[in-house]
Amino acid sequence: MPDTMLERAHARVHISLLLSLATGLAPIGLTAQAPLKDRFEKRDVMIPTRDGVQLHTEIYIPKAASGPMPFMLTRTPYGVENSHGPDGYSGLLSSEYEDLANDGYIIVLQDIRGRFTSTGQFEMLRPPRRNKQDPKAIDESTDTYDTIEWLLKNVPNNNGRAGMMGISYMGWTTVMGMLDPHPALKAVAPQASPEDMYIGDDFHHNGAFRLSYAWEYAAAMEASKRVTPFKFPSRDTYQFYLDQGPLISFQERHGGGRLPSWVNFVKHPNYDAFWKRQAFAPYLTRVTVPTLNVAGWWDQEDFFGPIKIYELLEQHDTKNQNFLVVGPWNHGGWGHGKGDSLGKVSFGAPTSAYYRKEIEKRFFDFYLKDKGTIDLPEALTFETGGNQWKRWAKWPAPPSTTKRKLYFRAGGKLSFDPPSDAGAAGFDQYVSDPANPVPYRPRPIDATFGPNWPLWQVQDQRFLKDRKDVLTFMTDPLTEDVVIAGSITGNLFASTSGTDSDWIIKLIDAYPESNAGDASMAGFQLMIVGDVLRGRFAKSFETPAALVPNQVTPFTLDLHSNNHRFLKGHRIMVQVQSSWFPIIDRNPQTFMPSIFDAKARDFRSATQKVYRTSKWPSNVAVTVVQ
Ligand code: PG9
Repeated sequence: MPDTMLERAHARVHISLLLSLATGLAPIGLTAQAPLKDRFEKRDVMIPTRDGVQLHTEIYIPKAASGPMPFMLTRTPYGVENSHGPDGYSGLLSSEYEDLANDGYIIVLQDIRGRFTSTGQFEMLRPPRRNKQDPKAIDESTDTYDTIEWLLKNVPNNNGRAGMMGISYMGWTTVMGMLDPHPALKAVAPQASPEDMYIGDDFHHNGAFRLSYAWEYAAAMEASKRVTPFKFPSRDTYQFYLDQGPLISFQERHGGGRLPSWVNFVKHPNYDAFWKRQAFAPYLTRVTVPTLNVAGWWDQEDFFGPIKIYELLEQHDTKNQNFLVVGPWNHGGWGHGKGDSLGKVSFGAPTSAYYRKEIEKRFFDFYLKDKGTIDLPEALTFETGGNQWKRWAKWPAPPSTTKRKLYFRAGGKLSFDPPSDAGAAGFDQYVSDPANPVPYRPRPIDATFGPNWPLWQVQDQRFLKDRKDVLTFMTDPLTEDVVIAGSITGNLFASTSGTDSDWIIKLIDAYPESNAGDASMAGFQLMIVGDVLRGRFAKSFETPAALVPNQVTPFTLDLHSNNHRFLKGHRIMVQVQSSWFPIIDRNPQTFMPSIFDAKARDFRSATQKVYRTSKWPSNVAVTVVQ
């Protein structure tokens, strides 16, 4: 890839569109193909919407196509121009869209309203319009409709059908496009789309604020119409965030008050109407078009969203047109490159290239060109560890599986056998100190949109081995493989000496110290799933409540779903901790109505106790394949 483009990609926010260029262009794009200019006619147009806004759009028409072609539309807030190579053509034609572009799809890339050279006002994840009778009311769904209408009328040699796809924000615009779809929209593939920014996607997880992501994203997106990364004074952002102290600093010192999203974070600390109106749950009440939902097991941004969207649609999928694919990918990892490994973890096959060619392309060919067949089960998942694709008739509770609990036991043991002792002394404890929070990845922690962010979830968890504020429970080496496929739940019985507390649970595959298969993975600790619950929301996300100091309380954590084979000789490991900084802001551990109002003096150390008795049997419940 040319240096200038690489520089531009890194100078901008890390999002899948740019990342796909940064990593995907060389291996799969620049093969023996003729230059893009020779193969595609490019049109640069402004498409009018019903309220008079002009949407900047690039249309790439294959020159060699023999018959009428379908459109493939992607709508982005990140700047179509950011995907340009030195020839002014989108590099996506050589990466994410290569298979489609090479086989007679008209690729359409559009800047959404208010972004880059599109006119109008941008609103972060603008909720669907309230009044559908008002012909002038707009949202991203109407903008999609108006765009498709214009394309059908103005681009010759189209076959009257359109598809949509996109990753993350572009996955979200894809879902918006399918809410009240244009009749010509015949198939969509929303990929890593957020669904609910309070419960599980980019900005919060279970009410815990994703500080570094939320701050850096809002700053990058809302300081101007373009993407302008926040400038840190030094490399280790862990130190930067710690030095800011209470969250109010971002408001005052760093101009948070001028960023609409930041203002909303501060104004809406609980799960209120603002977040609920933005989430997709109220709107996904029918499958309007065939839908291929795509997610990655190690998606550092939006794993919750695509699974939830699949589940919401599935309740209405009477015609079997709603499918789920989950692979061994990070955020958007299926869209570029081969996908035969992630960080140090190998998958033994080019999973991303397979996805694009054999799953996505076939799906669209079938619905947009009446070509071929689709051979998709309800859910197709990649079983990591075993490194094979698995077909399921149902997800996340597939047939032939059982729920089993991995119990925390004395001496740092983890076992499928429950503890039998009722003794009140059956607990492990640690001190959680907000002045010294547990880093979520090894320091120095680069800016979120830097090169290490996409891999943090597959980094070796041994970097935490000396922390006294991380509890570890491990099985003996497994005598046979244990395969999990389906939902996972953390069930903690725990107390804090404070009045609020975060609980983080991680499920980890601990490789043997001598790993015969791959010596470089000896002793590696690979996180399979991990998430956080903010204690104040244990009973309700709408109404936070103080915890009673030192009272044992049940905390239930949705750890989502997974498909992993813990191989014979490996150990299953669980870790519990009370901070994950700075991806999650520090809990003061002193209850107050909003953590955004906390003062420095409110941040206090707390003694945390995690119980493992027959009365309070903390555990992680996994779905095991029989
Ligand atoms: N995860 C990003 C995002 C999507 C929607 C809203 C906010 C952030 C993205 O990569 O697009």
